[in-house]
Amino acid sequence: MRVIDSHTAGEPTRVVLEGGPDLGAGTLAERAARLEAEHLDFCASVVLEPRGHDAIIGALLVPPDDPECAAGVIYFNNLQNLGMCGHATIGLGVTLAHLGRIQPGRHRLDTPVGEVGIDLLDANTVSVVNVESYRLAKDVAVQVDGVGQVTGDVAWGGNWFFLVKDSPIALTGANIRPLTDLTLKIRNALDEAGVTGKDGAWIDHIELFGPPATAGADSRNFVLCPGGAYDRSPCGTGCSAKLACLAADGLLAPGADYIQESVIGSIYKLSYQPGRNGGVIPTITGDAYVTSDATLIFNPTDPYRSGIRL
Ligand code: PYC
Repeated sequence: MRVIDSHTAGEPTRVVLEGGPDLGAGTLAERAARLEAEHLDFCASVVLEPRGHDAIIGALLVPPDDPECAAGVIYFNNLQNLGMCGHATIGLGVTLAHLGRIQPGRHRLDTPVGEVGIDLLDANTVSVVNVESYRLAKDVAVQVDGVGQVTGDVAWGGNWFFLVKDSPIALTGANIRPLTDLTLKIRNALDEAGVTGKDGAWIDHIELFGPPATAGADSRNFVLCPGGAYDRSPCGTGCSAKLACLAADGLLAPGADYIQESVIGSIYKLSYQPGRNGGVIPTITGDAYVTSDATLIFNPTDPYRSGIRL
């Protein structure tokens, strides 16, 4: 199986170019549902140890629904599919450019949650124009075990997020373990309180905000991903959810820039335009770098060929 690895603002992506499972016919959303229901072994074998680690997001290239799109893509982690993934879309854009499959300019990609745009600005810089993002609920309070009441907003940015404005723990690299523990507890509290996204969807990403460390940045964040890893980048879909909240609160005008810093200090430049359904159409600009072009080998006698899952 041929894969190309990259990182976007520190967060890794593994693009599967060939050798993925046969997902049959149907829309991209139907094929993505089939990947999750029938091929989790494949997903785990690509992203988990011993070939990877739990922070890697896989990106399976598939035929798009709309043949005019540059590619169709299904994102997955160590647990499930992701509707969209901002950092992996930036990584995919840079990977397609590395392969000579796209040139600088605007391209379209099909994802299970809708079409997204990518502007390849140079060999390493991509702007993603995401799906319409919106806030579902403001100031939702939950009781968090050992912490007390935590209040946040529920918003969609291609995945579901719970966004907490003022992190009770400083957003530093030294605090990754306590930040992970806190966000896991917040996610459990949401589950226990029955707080969900639209139509009962699981809120699988938790996002904490605090003051930036980099001059010129507007905010710093820490993002817990569904499989329990933290996002090294500022999280493209999390930034989209944040833009939806800023717009809903009247704190950021359409077209104005917002600089979001991650917990490791990497940066995305953000802005939005009003969406058709009351939300926002986010633009997320970041840099990615290809780190390897590899063949994954699956030896049938290897007891861990499908990944280590504890
Ligand atoms: O960039 O949207 C993102 C993302 C989601 C999970 C990890 N990265």
